[in-house]
Amino acid sequence: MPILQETLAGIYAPQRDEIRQMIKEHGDTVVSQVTVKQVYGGMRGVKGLVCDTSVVPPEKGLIIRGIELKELTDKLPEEIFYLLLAGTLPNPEELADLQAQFKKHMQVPAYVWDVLSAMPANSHPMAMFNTAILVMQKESVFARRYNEGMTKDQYWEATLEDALSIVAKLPTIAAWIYRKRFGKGDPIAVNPDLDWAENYVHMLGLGDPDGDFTKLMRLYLVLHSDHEGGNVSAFSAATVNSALSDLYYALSAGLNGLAGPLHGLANQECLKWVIEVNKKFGGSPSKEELEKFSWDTLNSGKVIPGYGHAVLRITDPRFDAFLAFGKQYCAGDPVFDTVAKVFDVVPGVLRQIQKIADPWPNVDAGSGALLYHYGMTEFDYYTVLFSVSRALGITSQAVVARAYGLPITRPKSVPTDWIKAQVNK
Ligand code: CMX
Repeated sequence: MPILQETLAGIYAPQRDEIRQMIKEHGDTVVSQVTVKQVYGGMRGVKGLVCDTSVVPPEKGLIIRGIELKELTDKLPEEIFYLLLAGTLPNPEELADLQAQFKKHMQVPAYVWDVLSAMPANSHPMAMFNTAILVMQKESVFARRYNEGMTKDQYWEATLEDALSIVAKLPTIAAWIYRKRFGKGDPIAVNPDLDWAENYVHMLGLGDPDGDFTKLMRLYLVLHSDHEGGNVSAFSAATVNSALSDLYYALSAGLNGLAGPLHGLANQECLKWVIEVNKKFGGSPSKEELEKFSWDTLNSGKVIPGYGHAVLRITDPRFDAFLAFGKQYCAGDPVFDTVAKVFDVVPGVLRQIQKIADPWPNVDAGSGALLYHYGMTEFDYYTVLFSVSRALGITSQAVVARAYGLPITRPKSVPTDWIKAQVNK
């Protein structure tokens, strides 16, 4: 048995037993209450889900398996995937084992290219990416073994097989979409000697003479990997997976949510906004000009993309990491300079609007400018990159959920008349 599978078998069984025992002994302990505002407010703050891969304390930001993000920015995405699944960073042998498993699964079935080629030329890259994942559903080990009657305690192993197979292929699919959708030329074949992120850069074909773009991509793929369980993509994927729909169904469902402008699509919206600013002012604007432009955006009823968060109440540490990268590698780039200026100005503007809970930048505020700097100027593509990374978290969460034996998700909905009756009691 490969090291990863053997390690996880040793970890998950006692965790599952401990959870079962806790439910038996403390199943009726109250951990959260729900107000009318929360019922109508997207369940904000309701503690009704479990996610052990990561937590997002409002005043700290992302912590993966107990390790703060700032301690993880020099890691490979594969190391983060191992961390998400196993709870510890891999040693060199464990990392090599995981990378070898990825290599085994890298080849994408040819029918995927046929399906993508048949899509309209102006399809959104996210629709192409999610179609590619869904069309591979027939490869699912989980679905096959479920039909063969595998036992419940084997669900996580089959889900892990699907996770490895899907994640290994995502850079190849994503790079193919980039080249074909944006007329960049023929797809570039995978190079089995490169790591996951390096390979992605290689297949994008943008060139990387000094290796800095690869550094950015490794960072990007680490920073977006997971953000606990209640965000739209993670929650949607987990709900679909809880019906024992396999990961091909569940991941594409979750990533369809990531394609929304209030979620992952905000990164393309954000760069669009920054470019618009630079166009209007013929380069990086003054602080006064930027302040006025921000108010104009808000007064026209639009959000300032890349700012605000449903959970965070500080500058997103993922933004901090991108800003630090930009200062080191992209200083003087007018687009990056504007991103840095926006950070100086926009929180002060948003703080003046009482209803906005978080005036600080989120992950999407800076990432696009860095990609733009390295020649990836097609905004529509950015959420695909986000998806390649977020698949690490979504698939890990699914493996853990199956290991814990979590049941089908089924919260109770109530009609407004029922709420009115409670209010009038
Ligand atoms: N610009 C303008 N208005 C904003 C705002 C922003 N950046 N952030 C929040 N608001 C508004 C909300 O639209 C809401 O207005 P209404 O009550 O009129 O609907 C009000 O302030 C209260 O919102 P909130 O409680 O502060 O934030 P929510 O939890 O409802 O929403 C989020 C969070 C991210 C959707 C919101 O801040 C937003 O739309 N930001 C811009 C888009 C963005 O950057 N999304 C990416 C988030 C990260 C990710 O998931 O990828």
